[in-house]
Amino acid sequence: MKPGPVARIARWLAIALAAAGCTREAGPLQQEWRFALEEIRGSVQHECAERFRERVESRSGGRVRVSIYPYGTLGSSAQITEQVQSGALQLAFASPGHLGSVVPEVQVFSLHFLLPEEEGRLRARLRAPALLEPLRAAYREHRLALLAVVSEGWMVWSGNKPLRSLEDFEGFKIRTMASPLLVEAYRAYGANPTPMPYAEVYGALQLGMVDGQVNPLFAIEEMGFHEVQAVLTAARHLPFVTTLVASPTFLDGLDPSLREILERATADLHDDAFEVALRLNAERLEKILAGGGTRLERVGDAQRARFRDASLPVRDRYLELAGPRGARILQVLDAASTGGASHGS
Ligand code: 6CS
Repeated sequence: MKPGPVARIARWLAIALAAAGCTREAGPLQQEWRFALEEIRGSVQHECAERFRERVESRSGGRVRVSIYPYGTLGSSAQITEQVQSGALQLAFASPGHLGSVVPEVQVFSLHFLLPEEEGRLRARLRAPALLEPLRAAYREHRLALLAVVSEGWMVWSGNKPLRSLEDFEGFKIRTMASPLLVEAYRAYGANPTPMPYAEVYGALQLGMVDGQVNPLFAIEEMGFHEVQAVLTAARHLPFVTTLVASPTFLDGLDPSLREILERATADLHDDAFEVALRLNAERLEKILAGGGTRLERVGDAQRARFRDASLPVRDRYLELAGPRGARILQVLDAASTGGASHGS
């Protein structure tokens, strides 16, 4: 028997809603926001995403359901980014360390000794409209909508020896994320940088395919890298910056009340990330040291100045790759513009 006009309309509506990421269930209209992470359960991204989910679901009164996909459920960082670009995912974290291969301007977050060390200044710098406006334009050109830029804490180097000087890096095979300027940063130290996906790092360290890697403490602990690395070296050379992105079709199609809920939850996530990262990094360091198999070393001021000097030519390379918009972004972030150490000083 052929369906009547009401049934036909209901069927058509169900197909249209499914295509838009919505499903009609018992009760209010449910809209699903699929949110992919580049980190596993228990990570900074996971805790921030859970808080985001609770806020969005309660503030929307059940109109939105947020589904979180931790790292390992959907694919590599590059594949997650492609899924946001195509609209299959509504939200994701996209770290500049990977995204730099797609959006050259975001490689500013791969430049060493650029961002302020003081927490309050770093937070303010990463939410400055003068930074977000040109970055948003760059993301849009690559079918991504930038929502927030946050830090997950300072990265440390790991290896089976201390990395306290440029000489220690000579020929050292270090795993990096894919961004070309991360590779150049370590070449500038005389190292042998080897990009590879996050999921392959543990095995590569264990088998000696690489000598070391670089990540914040919480990530080193939860990925088990300390189990196969004897020494962590802290130089406060670069915080791990990540960005929250949305699919532009999803964002542009949101009704104003849901858009406001998304914006508020994004602002909350910006604060959460710093707070969660501070706590997790401190707790995980204690855990690593308590294990007894790994120690922490710090780079002294004199050697730090040498690392910084060696890193400065990479900024010129950034300007070549990122053009005039990159120059504006670099200017906003440069510590020199608000009283910190400057390029070439
Ligand atoms: O090293 C990486 O590839 C990863 N590190 C962290 C802390 N987050 C995501 C990223 O893919």
